[in-house]
Amino acid sequence: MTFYPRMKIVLLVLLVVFAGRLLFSGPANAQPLTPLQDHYPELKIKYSTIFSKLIGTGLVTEDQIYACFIDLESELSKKVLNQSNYDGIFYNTALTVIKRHEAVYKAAQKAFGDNIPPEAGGLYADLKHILLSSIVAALPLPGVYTGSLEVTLAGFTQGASFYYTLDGSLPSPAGTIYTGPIKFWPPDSPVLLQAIARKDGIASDVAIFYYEIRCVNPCGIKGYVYLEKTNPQDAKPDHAGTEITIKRKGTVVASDLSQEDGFYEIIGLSPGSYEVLYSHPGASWKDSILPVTIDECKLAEMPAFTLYLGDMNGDREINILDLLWMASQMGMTPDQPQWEGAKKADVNKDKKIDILDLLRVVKNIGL
Ligand SMILES: [Ca+2]
Ligand SMILES: [Ca+2]
Repeated sequence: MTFYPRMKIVLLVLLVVFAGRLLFSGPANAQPLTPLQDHYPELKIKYSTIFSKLIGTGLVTEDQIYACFIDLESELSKKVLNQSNYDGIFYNTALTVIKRHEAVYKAAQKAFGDNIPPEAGGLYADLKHILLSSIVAALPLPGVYTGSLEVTLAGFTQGASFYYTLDGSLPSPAGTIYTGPIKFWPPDSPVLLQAIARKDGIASDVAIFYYEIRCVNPCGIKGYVYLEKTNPQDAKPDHAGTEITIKRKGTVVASDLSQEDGFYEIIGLSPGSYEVLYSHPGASWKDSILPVTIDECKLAEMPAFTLYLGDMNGDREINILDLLWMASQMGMTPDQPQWEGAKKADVNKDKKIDILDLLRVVKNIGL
């Protein structure tokens, strides 16, 4: 193993943190122990010499040292590691954390200077073992992939077991145990992989890995959505501006606006089931929702359809309630201050709200 002089100082400081905590405060909290807290008593005894010297400088308080220690553990628990970068990440993280805790760093320098005691090597190794044994690494790193994906879980310690979930629930030893690479393809996307490592009864924090797997070919939906004419004599109706919003499990994943001829095309989706919402906010065309399932990486053609006029209250129904509201706006014209809020009742766009608008909507009742 390669040792780094600065790393040794860092480790010394960390040891002091542990020991200080035990000597002066005792392991007071009854909450579940983190791996580092769990091994605290044994480290304190094993490296008591180093610990005593650090505390003896008078440059750090026990609380400062403890904070530094916890910081390192927390910092490392957020890292995504793989088999080839454990040493580098551990070293760099420790260095960053120790520098953040200046009092601790100075105490280590005062206590030891360049005379690193021989026990430091053992402390370095022990700490790294304890901290990294609890961390789950996933390869390849989380991100966006194309085609398919095979995820391998790994940890620092030989013999640790991994448990994982893909449904958003928290992994536990009662759940799925990892036995080999997990395969995904676009219909599985997005993948929310949560995993813990466990060895000798010590479980790690939950590590979360998020992947998106995109299709090689364009994948999505296309189609036409029309707007019912506001005026039947309109020779060239404008079908632009309908918002097409695509949701997957309640979450918006894509959206676009229809063109003048009603056409829309949304790509960049994965195969899977979606809800497609067609809406025209601020206008009285009735919103519509169509489900769609894209079976493979391709552009699914949606049925062409028309949004009808008359849903004044946005409840996706055209009924007597809409008519009653329109009736309450009767006689309104653009020179009145309330026009802005009332104008969607002017469905034939002749700048007044009258019986013609009502009749226009009556024929759409129940659509
Ligand atoms: Ca309505
Ligand atoms: Ca009108």
